[in-house]
Amino acid sequence: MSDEPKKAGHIITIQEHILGQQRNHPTATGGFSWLLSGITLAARIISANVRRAGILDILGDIGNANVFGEQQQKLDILANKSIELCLEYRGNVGIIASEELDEPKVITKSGTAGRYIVVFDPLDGSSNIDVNVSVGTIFSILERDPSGFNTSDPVTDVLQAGVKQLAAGYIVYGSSTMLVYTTGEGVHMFTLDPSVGAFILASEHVKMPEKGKCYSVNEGNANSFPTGVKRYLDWCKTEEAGPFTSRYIGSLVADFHRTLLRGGIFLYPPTAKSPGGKLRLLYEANPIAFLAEQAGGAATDGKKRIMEKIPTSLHERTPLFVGSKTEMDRLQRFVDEAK
Ligand code: AHM
Ligand code: MG
Repeated sequence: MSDEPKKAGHIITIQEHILGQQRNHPTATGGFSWLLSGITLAARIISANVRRAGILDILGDIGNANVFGEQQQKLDILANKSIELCLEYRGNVGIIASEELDEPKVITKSGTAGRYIVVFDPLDGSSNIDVNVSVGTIFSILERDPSGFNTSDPVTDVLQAGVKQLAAGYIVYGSSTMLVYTTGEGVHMFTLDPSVGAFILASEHVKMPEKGKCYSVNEGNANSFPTGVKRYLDWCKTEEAGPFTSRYIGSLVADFHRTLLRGGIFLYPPTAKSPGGKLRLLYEANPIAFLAEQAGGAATDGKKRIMEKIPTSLHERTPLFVGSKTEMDRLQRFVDEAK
């Protein structure tokens, strides 16, 4: 499938695409495709609810704080539950870990210990829901260590470096709903046709432009950014840089989606409020880094490659810099010179 160019009139659904990828691996059992189809089902359920957010009176917080002390939105809970329900009965999902759950959940519904771990941020950028700005779902799939199958400590199974990811992706609930995924063989993009409920292939083997003229950062925090980052952002405004544009939505999925398609750079540096960075390594940074690298871009924490970081706790945060190769190299030069 992936070798065949998309022809006019040739409609490819995500299910066909995943099965096509599976054919490239003759030993594959189909279990992984079955798992991914659980995620696409959850994506359609969440999309339908996000689209009707105002109508269904499901906006607003529910008065509960999550593990980070942040107010959980009703849609956060709904999105989390949808993914849980769509994965729990697949039979091969052993553990799920979510930004909205304090602890990983060991799945026992199927009776056997499933080999896959699904890590996700069910509704990223959810503080934007009430103002009708794009939100998203981010997921990452890992494999359980066979020797850890019966462990009573699922956290150990989940704490794997990003390089171990088998697949990652996101769904952006924007002007249209798009699903973007990688299994390590390029980045592929699908648009949800709500009238038939199917994700239809939009582009295969998406490449991030090597250069881009857009930087994306919450500059309200600039006073507390590290010196190298401040100097890079100053450079972005010089004549030498040419016309650089600033764009910041405040939803990682939406900001990254633009960066993937248009090139440029997204930065969430350490700040006074979040000295270790704000974004979560497992739920946000790793899957985004996997997609960025597969598309020809790069992702670091300012010191090292995101995907090589060994997580030490479930909800660990990290600074995140991700984008086109040229801008990432330039940023690194500013960071290194400031040392
Ligand atoms: P969330 O997972 O609680 O929604 O928070 C993550 C969001 C990202 O989507 C976004 O990049 C970032 O927080 C924006 O943070 P800020 O408002 O500090 O700029
Ligand atoms: Mg998030």
